[in-house]
Amino acid sequence: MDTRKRRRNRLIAAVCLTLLLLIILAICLGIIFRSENGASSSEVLKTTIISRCETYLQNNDPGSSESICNTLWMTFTKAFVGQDPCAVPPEAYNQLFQAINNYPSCNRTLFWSKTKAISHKYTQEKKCLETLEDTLLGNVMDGLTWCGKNNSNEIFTSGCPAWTECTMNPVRSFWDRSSGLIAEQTCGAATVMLNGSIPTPFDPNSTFGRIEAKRLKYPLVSGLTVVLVTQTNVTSCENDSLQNLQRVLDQSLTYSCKVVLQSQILDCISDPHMPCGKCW
Ligand code: JS2
Repeated sequence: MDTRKRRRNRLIAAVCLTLLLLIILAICLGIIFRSENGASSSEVLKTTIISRCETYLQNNDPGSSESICNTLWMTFTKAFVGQDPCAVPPEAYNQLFQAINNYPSCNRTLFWSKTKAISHKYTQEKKCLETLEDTLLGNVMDGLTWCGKNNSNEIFTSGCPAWTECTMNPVRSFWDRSSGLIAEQTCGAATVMLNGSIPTPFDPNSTFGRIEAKRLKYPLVSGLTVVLVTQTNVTSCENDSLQNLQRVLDQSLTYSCKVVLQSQILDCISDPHMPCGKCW
């Protein structure tokens, strides 16, 4: 009996020791894996956002407080960390936008749709107008992906819901909220750069169509100029979708549309002596 009991106790001790060694091994592998792969996705995202924020402030608002970028990160993550990535509404970012809210001055807002590259080239080179991505938050978040998970403090930068997978995902809600706010803050003459090389330069389901165009209200906004960027002169401002845009707009706004060759805008951008007003 004693022999059998001793043998059973030795077996239990061996199993416990094996389990303990496996747990220690798993912890060590986890640490090695993480150190080999550098920072976690959360740390990479934080580093990207903080450095973009600091660079933006150095270039655009040198005297600003050093704490702004930390406030940006804290209020940004509060909107989606620990939440179902398909249950983050635009309002989740309210605290972020209350803390960080710089918008273009009157007569300087440039909206865009399917013309991101040339719009940003124009605003970054000519400095006459500003897109959402030329504001602090738009600049910092441009091109990034982020989401959280229910009851977890992890932050993911991949495997997040796609733009159309669910409408209340963290990225889409951020851009919907920020687009709505820049439109509501727009004053004076507004401009939008649309793509004349596609059948429907104005798409009512785009962010510009769904959110921004509807929020341009007279008298805060005086009017909207459409810059219809084309590769060749085949498109006209009589395009059906542009008639639809005029129906969507506040009817008190003035409206104008101009077909402009992309080459003309690019030439204007590359000529530092060419004033903005000559680009179209
Ligand atoms: C920027 C992103 C990202 O007027 C512009 C901007 O204010 C923008 O926020 O919304 C308008 C462009 O959106 P729209 O009309 O849907 O045109 P598009 O060419 O199809 O651009 C789609 C992207 C809009 C929202 N968005 N904006 N930077 O990183 C970004 N990611 C997304 N999804």
